[in-house]
Amino acid sequence: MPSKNMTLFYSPASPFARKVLVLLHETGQLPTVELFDVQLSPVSPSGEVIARNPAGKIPALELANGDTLHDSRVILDYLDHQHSGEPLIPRDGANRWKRLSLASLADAVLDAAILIRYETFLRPEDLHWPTWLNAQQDKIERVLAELETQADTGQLQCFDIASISIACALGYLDFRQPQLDWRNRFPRLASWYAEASQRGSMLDSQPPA
Ligand SMILES: N[C@@H](CCC(=O)N[C@@H](CS)C(=O)NCC(=O)O)C(=O)O
Repeated sequence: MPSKNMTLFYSPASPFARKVLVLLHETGQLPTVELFDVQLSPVSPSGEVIARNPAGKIPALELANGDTLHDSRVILDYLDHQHSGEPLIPRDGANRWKRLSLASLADAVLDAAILIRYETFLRPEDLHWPTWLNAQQDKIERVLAELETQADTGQLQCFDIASISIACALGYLDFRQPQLDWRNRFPRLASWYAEASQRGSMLDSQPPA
């Protein structure tokens, strides 16, 4: 059993941290990482996290030498260099930029969905701004339409950085916006996700019920 030489500061509800957990699982590295569960929000930050990432955000990955990596994309890139299997982030060539751009679209869904969550859950109700909320929701809708095309043209067959990010984004929408009913509008994406969400890495990293 490999020793745990890294610590992941995360929350089971964080979709960005989930991407890291999924990649760890897919690449057989879960046993090397200690999981440190933190509760935080922009208005109630965690001292443990701030000490390692002044932006106060998770995921943050503390390495054996005491250095900390933060931002899920940086952490995923690092971890993808720490295993000997097939890379989940293409190392070079046009495909690298294509897959990273697709992954960043999934992150855009997460950014918008998290902003909506903060606006509706943290901000006092009388300060909610419907126009802004709708604009974030429109972003999600536009990206899902593009992901539907990607699913239709077979671009999600390989469970790599792009597919991991998309699966975690859809999982977060189901978690925080169960009323969204995206499956009716994006059936090919739905059928892809029905399978992707049953992978061991996805089942093991589900957000809390
Ligand atoms: N771009 C960052 C986003 C991370 C992020 O927004 N994490 C949320 C939790 S899901 C967070 O730490 N929020 C606390 C804050 O914004 O202060 C990444 O990919 O890691």
